[in-house]
Amino acid sequence: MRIDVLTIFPDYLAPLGLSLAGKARDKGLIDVRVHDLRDWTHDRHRTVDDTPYGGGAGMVMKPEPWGEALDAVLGDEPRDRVTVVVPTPSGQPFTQAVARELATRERLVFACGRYEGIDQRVLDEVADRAELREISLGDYVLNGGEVAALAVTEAVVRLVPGFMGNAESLVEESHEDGLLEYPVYTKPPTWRGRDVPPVLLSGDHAAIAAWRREQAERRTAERRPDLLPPSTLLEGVELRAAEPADAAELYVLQLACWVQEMHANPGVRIPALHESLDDLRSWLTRDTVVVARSAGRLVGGVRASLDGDAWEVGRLMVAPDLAGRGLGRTLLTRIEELVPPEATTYALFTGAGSSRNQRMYKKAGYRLRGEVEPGTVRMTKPVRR
Ligand code: 6GU
Repeated sequence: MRIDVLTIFPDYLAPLGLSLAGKARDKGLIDVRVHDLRDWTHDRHRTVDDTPYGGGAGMVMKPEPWGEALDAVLGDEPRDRVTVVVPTPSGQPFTQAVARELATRERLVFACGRYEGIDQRVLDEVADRAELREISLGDYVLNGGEVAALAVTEAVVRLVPGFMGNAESLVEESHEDGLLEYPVYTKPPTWRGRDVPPVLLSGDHAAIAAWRREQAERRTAERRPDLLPPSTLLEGVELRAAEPADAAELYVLQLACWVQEMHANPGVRIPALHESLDDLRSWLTRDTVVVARSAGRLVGGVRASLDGDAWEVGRLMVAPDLAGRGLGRTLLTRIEELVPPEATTYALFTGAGSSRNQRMYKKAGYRLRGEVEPGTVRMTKPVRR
């Protein structure tokens, strides 16, 4: 891979000769060339910037030196053999996935801007002559692209085949599996009164793998919840006791949910689809009812009432667009917590054809008690105190 860096501070790129990138250079895997943009100026002051058209603060990098520099560096290289990386805080976020893509390219050219940026026409011309990637390191502002060129180079070069001695450490590390890395330990087993977690000394490889996975997930949830799949996120959903004012919204949600049930259980008469708003108002005031709201919107609900020694759970509903994120399970747990002392079992009915619901109830500890009327099954679970 050949890497060219265009900059007005070539000395800033000296670290490329060291450590990782330096080793890759010695192995002949990469060929790095750093160029001083001012070599393509023609005035006495070697000027690379000028005031912005339209006014405003700061200076803009002039197109002429960039044009000549790119002519020299790109030559007549075919468009599909070279990627020009322009570091800028307004670029796409640099991620491990972008690093993997760049690692497949034959040539990378870093165009490091300073000041307020490079004249847009330079970027437009680059896009005609090469693949253009405007890349940002993150949401903060640096004085120029040189640090980004170093960071991107280091992330890319270690992915070039043949560079890393140990390919496994590439697979195991942070971000390759979408999670942050688990904590690591080495000898001694006790240091200043702090022990290494015993599982790591157990020799039980399955237990170690499970512990590491759990630690990685916990860290990711704490530090980078944005990296977790949405199925494990229930951010911003509030559960509380229903109020009379919830009736109309609950009615609409109930219809939306049980129309789905109707399709899963053809021919079965579904009470929830045959009641009026007034019917709903009357059980809303009589039963124990919990509703879930997200950003003010009613997205779930469940009710329960005592019948003999059974806490009869019903009308567990989740807005169809939020299904599969554990909200139904959360509502079920909450209504179970509200069980009165007299009850000895939780009980509910669901559609014989509603396999998804039944799976969730089974996971929550409910057992099938058989078909009560055609198309409807009863499930129960003992109350444990
Ligand atoms: Cl790539 N360049 C500059 N100048 N500032 C940045 C950046 C890049 N990424 C984050 N901030």
